[in-house]
Amino acid sequence: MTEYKKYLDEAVKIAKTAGKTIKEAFENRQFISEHLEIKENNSSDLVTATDQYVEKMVKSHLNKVFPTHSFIGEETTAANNMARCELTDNPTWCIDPIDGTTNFVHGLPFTCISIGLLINKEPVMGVIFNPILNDLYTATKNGGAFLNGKPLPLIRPIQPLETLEKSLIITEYGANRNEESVKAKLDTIHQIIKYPVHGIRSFGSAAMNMCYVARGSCDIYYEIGIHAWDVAAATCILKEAGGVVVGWKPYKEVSEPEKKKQKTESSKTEKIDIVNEKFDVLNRHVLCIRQLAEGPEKQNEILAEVRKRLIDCEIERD
Ligand code: LIP
Repeated sequence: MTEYKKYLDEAVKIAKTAGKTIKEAFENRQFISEHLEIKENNSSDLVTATDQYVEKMVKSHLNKVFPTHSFIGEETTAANNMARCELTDNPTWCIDPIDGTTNFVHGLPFTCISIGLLINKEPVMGVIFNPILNDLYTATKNGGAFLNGKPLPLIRPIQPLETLEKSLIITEYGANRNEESVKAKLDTIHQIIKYPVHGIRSFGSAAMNMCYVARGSCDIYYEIGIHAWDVAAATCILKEAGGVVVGWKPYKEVSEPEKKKQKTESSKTEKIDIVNEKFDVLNRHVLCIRQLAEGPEKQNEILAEVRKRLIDCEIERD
């Protein structure tokens, strides 16, 4: 039993309670349509009364049980006009009450609640519950990852991935529809699909996407525009399932521009070591790969191949 089990038990309890509310609302189409809003005048970025109600319920429960902990939530942040998130070393709960809100609104069952806990800015516990499909993903740091109690990856023996060409990749178009962002995403998809890879999928939920990589059903997921609450829980789950979660570029402390210049010179000769890079949940981009039979060296090789094809666009940190 890991030191994080008390957090996991509370997160599972409140996720299941929230799941009942989400499932009831999911089946009540009229309620959803009557309580649907859009965010920041962007008709692609949706929020429902259920998102807001569930986040309030989860936050109130966690505050009662862990009063000294901090909290980052999608709807709380949205209500503060997307104010910058403050992530300290203090235990911080990072909540997406309904990840895959557009799917939820349209009655597509790829939607979940995501509850992550970060300590010293690192995801140490993750619970992702899809109450429509009744899939409960859980993980604690050094405690392994599970789907409904079955160890992840589900697909055993661990499968190899000889080249990027043989991969099934997940990405998303996201809610940002400005010209630069749309062009960068479509150009990236063009670079990757013509590689050619086996296929590209979009399920509409970052948290579910990372769970499909953790279970071994998909090989790679990348996206730019995600938020900390989309990926906090799933990062713990995927890493505990032997996967790798990194940014689109090598991690650097935000206040280290100078050191980067010196490193650029030396990095030309340095060995690729993507798998051991830190992941910054506030950085708005994610690139991940499942556990591979060939081990970390192959993960490094494939991630480096994908990074060559990712076309960046300007985006503010959370
Ligand atoms: C969603 C993310 C997804 C992204 C969507 C949306 P939400 O989160 O999980 O990766 O492409 O635009 O942001 O808004 O459904 O919680």
